[in-house]
Amino acid sequence: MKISPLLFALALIPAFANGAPSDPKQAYIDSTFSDMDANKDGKVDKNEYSRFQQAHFNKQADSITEAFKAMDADGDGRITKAEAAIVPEIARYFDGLDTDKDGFLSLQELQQAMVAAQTAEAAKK
Ligand SMILES: [Ca+2]
Ligand SMILES: [Ca+2]
Repeated sequence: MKISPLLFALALIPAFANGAPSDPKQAYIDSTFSDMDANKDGKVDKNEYSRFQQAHFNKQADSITEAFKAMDADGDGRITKAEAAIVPEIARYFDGLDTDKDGFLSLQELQQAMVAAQTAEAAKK
């Protein structure tokens, strides 16, 4: 099974599944906003925003779990360097991702990396 190298982008919501909008970027913003605006009052308050981000994180965590299972060829719950080789981005950053330096990647280590990547992404804006 081939995994997209952009592991951390796995959970990008396919916002344009229903045909091609004339302005995809605006359509994405609109659909994201209406997803966030839980009570549909046209405003997104801090609670709604935080709930949306939580759900987003959970969705990404699910994709990380999926990717982890796909990489863990022998199913022992940890990723060796050889197992990581099918995802070049992971293999390249293997040592950095292996935060406890035990020579294996755990699901937790991957999830921490995902959160860190997201936080870094958010901080750029
Ligand atoms: Ca393994
Ligand atoms: Ca480790």
